[in-house]
Amino acid sequence: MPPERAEQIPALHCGRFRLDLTCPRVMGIVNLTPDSFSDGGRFERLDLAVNRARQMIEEGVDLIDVGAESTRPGAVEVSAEEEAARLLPFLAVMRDASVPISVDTRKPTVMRLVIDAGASMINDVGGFASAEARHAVADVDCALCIMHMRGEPGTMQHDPHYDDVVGEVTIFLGARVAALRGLGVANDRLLVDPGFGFGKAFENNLALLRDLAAIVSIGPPVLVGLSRKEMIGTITGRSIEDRMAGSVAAAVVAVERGARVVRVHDVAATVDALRVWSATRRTL
Ligand code: HH2
Repeated sequence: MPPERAEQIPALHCGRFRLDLTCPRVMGIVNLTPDSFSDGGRFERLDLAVNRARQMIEEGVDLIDVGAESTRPGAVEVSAEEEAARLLPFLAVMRDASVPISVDTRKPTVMRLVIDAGASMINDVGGFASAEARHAVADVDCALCIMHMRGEPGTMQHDPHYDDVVGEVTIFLGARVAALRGLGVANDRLLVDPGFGFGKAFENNLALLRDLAAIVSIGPPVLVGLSRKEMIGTITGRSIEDRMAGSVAAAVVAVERGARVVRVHDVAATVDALRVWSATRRTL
């Protein structure tokens, strides 16, 4: 393939992996938050999480995102110690997995610990807000997902307001990309995410999905997380456990509008849907 063509093909540098993004990729969600599973001790939670991750790999997932602090609207923060104590045993088991493991965290201390423990991506819903977070990830080789959030999980859905949500989110993400690039982070380590549901009213979320091209125009590949979110519930009138069809449809819409990675709970269904989408496309 001629070199200029090779350069146009997006690929993500993800620790020991290089993720080809010519096809849309599915990121499976694994939660290590106590409220995500019915009661039980830490070992039981670890077992469930590892089993879920292995099942997702069988279902064709491309990368796994593990989180130990819920960022749902109204969620309570956990300490760095507690977060690390939940994440490190999972990474000890999964660090040699056949797919990259991403860690969903906002804390620089946790970022450093999980990178040392084999994480291939840091997914920061705070968008690497602090200089400490940016420095924690600058000189390593893992991928970085920069997400937009307005406010804090505890209060972010209390009447969010934007004059121009698409413009404001685009400027925010562009500035964070520039800040990380300024620290020497290579382009092929970066992803951007408009942060559906993070300090956004229903109309804000819809505007961002309709106009995803603006987020794509920032440059780095776009990751979106719409799976089972309130927005899907508002559109379909379904409760969380019945939002799979709506979530799969939203993933396909996002990919059609340029998203390269979709963060989902329902891996098998999303993989099938995106295979159908990909089969009907000409290659890049
Ligand atoms: N959404 C959640 C958590 N992390 N990361 C990215 N990059 N994009 C997202 O949209 C995103 C994210 C939502 O988290 P939570 O509500 O805690 O639940 P779950 O992890 O089950 O989705």
